[in-house]
Amino acid sequence: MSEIVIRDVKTFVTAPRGINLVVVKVETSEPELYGYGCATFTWRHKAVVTAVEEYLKPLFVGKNVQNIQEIWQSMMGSSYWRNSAVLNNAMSGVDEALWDIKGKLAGMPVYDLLGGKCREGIALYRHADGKNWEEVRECIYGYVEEGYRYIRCHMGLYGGNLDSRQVLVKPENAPEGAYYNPRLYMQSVVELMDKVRTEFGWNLEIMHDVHERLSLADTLTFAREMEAFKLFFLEDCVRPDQGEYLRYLREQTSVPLAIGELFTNQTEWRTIIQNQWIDFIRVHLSDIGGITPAVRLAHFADVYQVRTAWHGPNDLSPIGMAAQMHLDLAMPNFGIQEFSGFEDAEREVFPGCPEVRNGYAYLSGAPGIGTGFDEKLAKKYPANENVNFGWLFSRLPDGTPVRP
Ligand code: GCO
Ligand code: MG
Repeated sequence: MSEIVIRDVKTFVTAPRGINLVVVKVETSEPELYGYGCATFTWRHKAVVTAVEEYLKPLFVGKNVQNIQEIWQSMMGSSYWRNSAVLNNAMSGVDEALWDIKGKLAGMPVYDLLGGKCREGIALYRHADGKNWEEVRECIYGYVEEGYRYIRCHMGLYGGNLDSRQVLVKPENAPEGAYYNPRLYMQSVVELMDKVRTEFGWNLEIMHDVHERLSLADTLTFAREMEAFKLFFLEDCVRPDQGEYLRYLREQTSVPLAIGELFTNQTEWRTIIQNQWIDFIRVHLSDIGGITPAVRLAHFADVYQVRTAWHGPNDLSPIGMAAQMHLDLAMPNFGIQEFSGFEDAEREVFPGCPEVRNGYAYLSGAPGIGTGFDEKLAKKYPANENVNFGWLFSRLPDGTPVRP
C-alpha cells in the first residue's frame, strides 16, 4: 500500500456554548480519510490557530500519517523552545487527528489501539455550585437523580467569592477583579462540606478544587480540615511551580491530593508521581500535547499507583473529551473523569458525542476517536469575540493579584 501522507491541516474555531473551542483537521492523500483533534486553549485560541496554520501545517504536510510518535517528537522539537500551552495545544490538534486516522485505518476505536477496555463505562464527576447552601443542595440532588455518585462541591466557584459574608475591605482606588477572602473561603467550605455529609451521608464521593487560592500554610490547614469529610480528592492545592510543597502536605495530611490541569511540561509531574506525593494526575490532554504524551503519562503514573482524573471542563471540545475517554477505558489506573456535560448545540456540531447514562459515559466503539465535527454547522456558532476574562483577575482583599 503506498504511503498515506498528510495532505492538508485545517483549523476551526467554534463556540456552540459560547466558549471558544479549537478543532484541527488533518486531511490525507486518501480523499475520504481524515481525522479531527482538539486544540482547545480557550484563553489564547487565536495563538493556537496561528501556531497550527503558520508553523505545523507547512512543516508537516507530506509526512506519513502512520508515524504518530515520530511526528509528535518532531513537532515538539520544531520550535526549539517548547512545552508551552499554545504550542502543546497546536500539537495536540494534529496528534489527536492522527490517532483518529490510525483508528479509521485499523477499523478500531482508539481504546482498542491502546490495548482494549479495562472497564465498560467511565465513571464521571460533575460540578455542584451555588451562591448559598440551598442552591448547592438543589444542584447536588439534581445530579444524584441523574445517577451521578461523584460530585465536586463548591459555593461561589473558586475562592468562594459569592458568599455574602465575604468582608472585603479594599484599599482606595482598588482595581477591578475577582476578590476573595481566603480565610472566609476556607471556613465557608468547611461548613459546606459538613452540610453535604449531613444531608447526603457517605454514599456520595465528593471533591473540592482549591484552584491555587491559598497560601502554603493555609493549604495545609485547609487540607487537614477536609480530612473529616473523607474527600475523594482535594484538587490544585498548590501552583504547578510549588510541587515540592506536596511532599510536605503528603507527610501531614491524609486527604487524597489531585493536581495537573495547569501542567504543560513533564518536569511538573515526574517528581510528584515518582514520590507518590499525589493520588490523581489531572492534566488537560491538549495542554501536554495530546493523546501520545497522555498515554506515556498514564503508564508512568500506573507504576506509582497514581490514578488518572483527566481535566474535563467546559473549555474542552467533545472531541477532546472523547479522546481522553479512550484512555479512561483502556488504562488500568483510571480514577475518575471530570465531565461538564454536552449541550444540545455541541451534540449538533460534534456528532457522535459519548453517551452518558446513570453517571457513566460510553463510547460508540466507532473507529478512531468516534466523535466527529460538522464543519458547516460549526459556522452557526462563530468564535465568541466578547470573552469574559474577569474571573482570571482574582485578587486578595488588598488587590494583590492571585494566579487563578
Ligand atoms: C476544573 C478547572 C476548570 C478551569 C477552567 C479554566 O477543575 O475543571 O479548574 O474549571 O478553571 O478550565 O479555563
Ligand atoms: Mg480545577
